[in-house]
Amino acid sequence: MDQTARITIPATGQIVEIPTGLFINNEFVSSVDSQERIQVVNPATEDIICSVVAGSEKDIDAAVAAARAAFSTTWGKNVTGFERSRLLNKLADLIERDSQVLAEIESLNNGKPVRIARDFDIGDSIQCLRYYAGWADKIVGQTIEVNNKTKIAFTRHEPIGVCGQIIPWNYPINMWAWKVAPALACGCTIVMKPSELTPLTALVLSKLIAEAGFPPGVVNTIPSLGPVGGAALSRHMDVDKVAFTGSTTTGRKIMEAAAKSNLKKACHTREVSLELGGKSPHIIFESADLDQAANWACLGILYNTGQDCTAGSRLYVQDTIYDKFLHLLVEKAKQLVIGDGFDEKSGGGPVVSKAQYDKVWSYIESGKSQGAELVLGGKKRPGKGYFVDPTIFTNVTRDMRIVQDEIFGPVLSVGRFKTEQEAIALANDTSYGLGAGLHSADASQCMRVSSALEAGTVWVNQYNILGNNVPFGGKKQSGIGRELGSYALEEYTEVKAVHWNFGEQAE
Ligand code: TXE
Repeated sequence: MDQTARITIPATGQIVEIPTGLFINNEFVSSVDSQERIQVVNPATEDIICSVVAGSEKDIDAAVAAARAAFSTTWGKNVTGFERSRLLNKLADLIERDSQVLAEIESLNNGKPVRIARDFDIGDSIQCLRYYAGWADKIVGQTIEVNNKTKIAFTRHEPIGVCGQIIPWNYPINMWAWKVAPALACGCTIVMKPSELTPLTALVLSKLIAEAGFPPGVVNTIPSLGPVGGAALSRHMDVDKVAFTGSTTTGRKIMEAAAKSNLKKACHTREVSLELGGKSPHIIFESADLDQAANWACLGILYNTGQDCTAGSRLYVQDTIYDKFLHLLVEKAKQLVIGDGFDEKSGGGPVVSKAQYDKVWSYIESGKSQGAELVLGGKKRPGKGYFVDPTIFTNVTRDMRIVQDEIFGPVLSVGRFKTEQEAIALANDTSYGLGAGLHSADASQCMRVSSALEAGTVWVNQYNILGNNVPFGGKKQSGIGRELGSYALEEYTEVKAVHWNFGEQAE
């Protein structure tokens, strides 16, 4: 069967061919045993874009076998760090060449504005690949002096092997790059399972993997439902590591499956790296530049329509500036245009799916019924598309669902505090620990509060800004392990210690 869909890009009318099969050994193929397809929907119009093959457990087996073969032969045995670096750079160049069309496909499938997909998601992904291309030939161990001149010990940082990578739908290309780049730099092979909601760009990127010249089997892509392909990868006996970004609930299932199968090196849980949810606090102290802080607060909750694991969804404002700040915040939030990603005026798109739309609305309704005060948004739009306008609640209390749960939409709850101690206590009053932000002109306060906040990333006088060379990950129930920076290399390598005797005689 032809594994290609021809789709029309709305703004330009251009017809684009998208692969719709499973990508195994550098070829797009049908499922070995399933006729199931995944319908891929445009969240701005609710129209079906196309359908892709839904991979089965047997397809995961085939992809893992391909990844194992590549790891044991071409990639694992013969390809040097220099060559891995060259290939990663080549891939980055191809993505740069195709960035406009990739952005259009990303927008069509995820809903985000084309401009943002191109300039931020894809721009950052290209940089991520180049950053890890730089590391590929610099992964070194240590030489360690032991007891005398007849012995030496050294360490090798070896690739873990076959990695299952399960990614979500909020940043489909970005999450792909964050997972693929360090794994390939370290010499691992991959079975990638993109989200069933947004599989299209992962399939287009797979085509570029082949074009770049990666040997067959190094990267394999299986679009599949989470409980089918994702679960099969997590419990697979021949997968050495699972990396996952998604909900805490699914993260728990993956940990459990990893522990119950081949332990996926559960003796050091790093081998299951999880980047999970958040309910990140954002604190505005009275000395802050309020105009700037309001800009960052808007970006913190509204960027990507709030579908961001570090979304600053709990804002705490000092009593003395509360009214002034709230006014500024509401005025700025009103200016964001949420619309079709192909409309140049749109600063944000729809949420990704009907399920996500219903979830966000159930939270907005719960905020109203639990007694929070709605100061912006909270009204459904007529017509098609999963659009949710910026929504701000005040007068919130800690027992409210909108304060406790990750909503993953443009819904902000604003609370107030009197003292620094109170702000810290409120901020840390969550089972999550991914991101946190604070705004203050007092450097000592910035230092004190940033060390007291229980989060893997703390932003001071800014929010939601990441760097490919800076580690990212969560404390508490927001995850295990770190992505990005040199820290991610530890997630994809295993240390072997070699003790070498070149003289001592055993008695
Ligand atoms: O996530 P899932 P969903 C949060 C956010 C959102 C909620 C639900 O709050 O509203 O999660 O979204 C795969 N074994 N985040 O249901 O299920 C699935 O196919 C293995 C936060 O979409 O976690 C997809 O590829 N894999 C987040 C991936 O897991 C399974 C980003 C994520 O889907 C599986 C996304 C299983 N049993 C949602 N079940 C973030 N941290 O950025 C599903 N999957």
